[in-house]
Amino acid sequence: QQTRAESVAVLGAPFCRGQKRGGVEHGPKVIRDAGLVERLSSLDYSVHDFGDLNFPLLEKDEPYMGVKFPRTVGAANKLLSGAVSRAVGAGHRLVMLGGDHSLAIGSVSGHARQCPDLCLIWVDAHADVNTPMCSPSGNLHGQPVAFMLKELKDKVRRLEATALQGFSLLQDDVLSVLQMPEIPGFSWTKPFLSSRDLVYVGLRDVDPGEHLILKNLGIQYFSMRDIDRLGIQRVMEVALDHLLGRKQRPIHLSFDIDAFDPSLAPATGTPVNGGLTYREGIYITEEIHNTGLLSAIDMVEVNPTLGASSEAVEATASLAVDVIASSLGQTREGAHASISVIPAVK
Ligand code: 6HN
Ligand code: MN
Ligand code: MN
Ligand code: MN
Repeated sequence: QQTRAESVAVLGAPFCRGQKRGGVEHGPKVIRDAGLVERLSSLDYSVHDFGDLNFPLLEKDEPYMGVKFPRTVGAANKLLSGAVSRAVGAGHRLVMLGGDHSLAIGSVSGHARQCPDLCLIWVDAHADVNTPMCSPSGNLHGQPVAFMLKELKDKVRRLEATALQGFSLLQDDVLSVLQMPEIPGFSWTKPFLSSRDLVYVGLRDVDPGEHLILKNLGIQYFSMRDIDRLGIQRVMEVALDHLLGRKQRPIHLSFDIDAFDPSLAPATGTPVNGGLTYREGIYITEEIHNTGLLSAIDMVEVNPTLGASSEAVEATASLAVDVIASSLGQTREGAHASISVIPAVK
């Protein structure tokens, strides 16, 4: 039997402190129960399930600048970052199962330690790029990208911000939104990503401060409206050309299950109507697989306690497995690499 001779590391991150709804820490269990390891094995990967990380519990963790559980989220991400870095360094493709989306800070930074030239594809209803100054909730799952972007630390941006027009914010307020402060719990990480190395797909709930950041930094994004206008085929063509046109480099896919329409992925904490269809979601991941450059995946925000029924939870978890499998080479047209699975004539 032919094998890909490639290995996938599965890493569970049962963590929920980046937002206020309990239950998302059970994401790794329901995604595994939906058959993740079996599906990846059937794609001829050698699958190494490293189990779930054990995150430290911090007794006292007061909000800072409105940011909730900063030290708890910082410590969890520090641990995750090390684990991801080791798995990628050992030569595995990495699948991180969340947990809430604040975990991307650890996952992407750990990946970047091994692959400093990586690019990031963020599939989500939300942009998750609030800074503490503009976050409407104080929840860190709405802020992970702000911890990654170098431009939000550069004082240089302050000059360009003065050229902003049409914003009703006072100049100083605009500048403070574009500036990432030091947050307790995060001294272990420094911004490592340029705004041109990031593309969003699926946006439809973007906060005002986030919109200011997207526009001011010139970040490439495709909202649901863009998908309506261009079609998902064109969107992926432009997105991948934007990231890979100049040079080929490793891809990190951070996939928030709420990118899908809530009718397909009901068991999640911040559902927004008008999301991706099943076929759009699978097309996105097929195209990413076809680059041959996918190096790590986050699958986050599956919350089994929020489904209205066990069927709703199972549908959401099974969708998460489909997305991961498709990202790693499962095709809709079929394949015949592992020809030995053809049943013997009886
Ligand atoms: N997610 N933009 C909102 C906030 O609170 O900052 C929602 C964030 C949702 C985050 O779904 O990963
Ligand atoms: Mn989201
Ligand atoms: Mn909102
Ligand atoms: Mn998200």
